[in-house]
Amino acid sequence: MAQDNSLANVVISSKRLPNGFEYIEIKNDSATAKIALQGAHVYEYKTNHEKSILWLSETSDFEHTKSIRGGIPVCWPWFGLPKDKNLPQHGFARIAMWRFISTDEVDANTTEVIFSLSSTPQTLNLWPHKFELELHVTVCDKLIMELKTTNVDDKSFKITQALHTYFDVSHISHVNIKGLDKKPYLDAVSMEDKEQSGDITFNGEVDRVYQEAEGEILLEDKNRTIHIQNEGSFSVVVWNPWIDKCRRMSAMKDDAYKGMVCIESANAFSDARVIKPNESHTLKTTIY
Ligand code: TA6
Repeated sequence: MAQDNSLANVVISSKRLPNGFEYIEIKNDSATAKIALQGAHVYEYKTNHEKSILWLSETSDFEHTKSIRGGIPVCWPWFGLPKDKNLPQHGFARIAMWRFISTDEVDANTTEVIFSLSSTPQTLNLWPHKFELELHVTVCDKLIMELKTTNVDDKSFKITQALHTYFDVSHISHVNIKGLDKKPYLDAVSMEDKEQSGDITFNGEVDRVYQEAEGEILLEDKNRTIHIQNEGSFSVVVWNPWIDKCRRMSAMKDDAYKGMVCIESANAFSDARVIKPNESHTLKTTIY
């Protein structure tokens, strides 16, 4: 597919990297985005007037079966490490091949694309539930992601999940995160339950799962503020690996921790969701 439109500056094209890795490129009057079919992974999003909102590792893999380091990995149907160590961290959706379903050129500034993933014999081996998953991505002066899980099985199932957004920042020491004051969180570094006091700043490894999160989160950087609005979610993960963990991370340069922070729109830990047969749950985030 290479589809030019009646809307003069709107382009939606299907492309491949030299190794065959497929992605969809979107350009409209407001923004540009690139979305890999593997993982329905938005790995670039940029409005036409400012630098990229999303961080992408310079050394990221664009290879089948490896998650892209950066952008917005879709962690589903579980967040984190499952008890069975043979199963992949953060679920299989981020490394599965999704189907590109449709596009809607809403107007010259707004393009919506839809991807889907359904259960197969392979997914049933990893997770014994029949599901349909849809990701709606709206590219405009905001980036809107809606991840809809539908239970097409005959018994209920439980999911945890996250839109594991990597934000590009000028320097991690300039970052101030607002909106989680007084919220309880699991500190996954010390494995202690704690409560947030004031804004979140960084001077060491941070890996926290906040609960009872409601309302807008602001990522304040030196010269810009990014707004994050979540729906269908009461948990938010905040992560920066800092020096030592960054050295151990795959597909990250040793000093990459300085230029990124993850603020993840989640249903994690006590915010896990049970979905009954024929019912759906949608996790939505709007970023601008
Ligand atoms: O969301 C935070 C986290 O779970 C960290 O503990 C961290 O290791 C990270 O995600 C990245 O995980 P990945 O599987 O992509 O290497």
